[in-house]
Amino acid sequence: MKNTIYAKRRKKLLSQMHDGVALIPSAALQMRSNDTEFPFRQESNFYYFSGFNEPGALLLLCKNKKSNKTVLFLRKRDPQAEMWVGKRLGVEEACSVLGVDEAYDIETLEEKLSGLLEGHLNLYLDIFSSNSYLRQAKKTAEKLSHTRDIERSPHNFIHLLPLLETMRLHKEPYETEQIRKALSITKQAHHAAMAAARPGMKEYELQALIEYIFKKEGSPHDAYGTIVAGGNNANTLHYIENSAVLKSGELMLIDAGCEWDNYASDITRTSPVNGKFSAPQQALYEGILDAQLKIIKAIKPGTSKQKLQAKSELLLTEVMRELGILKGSLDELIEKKSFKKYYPHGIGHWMGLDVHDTCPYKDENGKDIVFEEGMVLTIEPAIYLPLDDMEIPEAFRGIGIRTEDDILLTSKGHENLSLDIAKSVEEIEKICAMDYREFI
Ligand SMILES: [Mn+2]
Repeated sequence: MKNTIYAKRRKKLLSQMHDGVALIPSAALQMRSNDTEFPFRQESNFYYFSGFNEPGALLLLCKNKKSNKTVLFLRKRDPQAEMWVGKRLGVEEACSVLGVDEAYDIETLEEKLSGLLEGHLNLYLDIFSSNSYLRQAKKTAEKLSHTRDIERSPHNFIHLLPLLETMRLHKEPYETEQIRKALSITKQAHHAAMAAARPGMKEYELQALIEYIFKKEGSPHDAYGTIVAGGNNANTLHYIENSAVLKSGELMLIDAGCEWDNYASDITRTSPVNGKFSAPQQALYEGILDAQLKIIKAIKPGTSKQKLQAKSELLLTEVMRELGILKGSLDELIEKKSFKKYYPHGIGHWMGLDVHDTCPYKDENGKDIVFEEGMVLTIEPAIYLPLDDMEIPEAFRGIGIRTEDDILLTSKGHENLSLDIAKSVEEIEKICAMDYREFI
């Protein structure tokens, strides 16, 4: 049962706590414009421990010498509100559906909190958060500290995020299954966009097609804002306007991924608008692809993101030297970090419930996190060559290429979870020549 997944995680977190109470709030609805809200997205840590997708909730994990318990505050059923904005789980169902020990109406939080916090020294929470429920908890702790006749009042505030984020670093099989599902939809969308692209189309037409496929296949959200960047727009790293005309002879960079059960996918492909790479485009594309394949090949337990970063800088510098984009000796170019001008970002990032998963890259001693089985990260080497940079050989100006896959660490090495999304020049040109309706 899905419930047991969250119960196990709560148990694991409790086992790492001293006596005390951990508080994890849900996301709140965000107003977009008068009377309308942004689509709701649950807070990842809250979802990780509850599997509950409503706003207006607070999860408490309480531990004392005798026993542990999980308490959930949530919105009560309200036929009037539900008629307007949809069904709520409600307090009565919460224990059986979510497997928590106790459930209460969130409106009773203020009156119930002192009873729950009294007797505990330690409060585990995001100490930097301005969340209103956490503020309420701190206020309650303060009130308790002035109460003379109680045994112990909470006054040790322990930052909870490092504990949670370290747990989220290793994905359970259930989690990688959700990522695989997201990727299977994302693959369809990328292939459809490659096939549908025609000179004269607007970038947003492809964005609409991609997001149509996400929705049609049952994914409620994109994992991040879709990027469709034709030609020189690819050199704007987080280009989200998606409003330009796609031109024949240009490449288009598409960075898009859907969510499944709140788990992300994150894929970038760069393909020719008219279906055929030109010679300089192909030379640069294959240089970056070759570098990406070498970097992915090096992924195994024992290595680290920092080592892959250094490898990517070396490999991409070599590519740029060979094509006359950077001039000078390899050592000198690395020493001066000359690659930064055209490859300014990291080789990848953790991915999970957040597309940029908030897991640490360094451990508490400041040492690089060493790869272990179950970790998931993206690998996204890129070279961006702006149109107006006269130091770049003319044939390459206005080309931006990024190739990004999602990689799972396995016991012996790695698995490329997005291996079947077209990537070689041959595969991409083949998809480009197809009818996009085959992918819908
Ligand atoms: Mn990425």
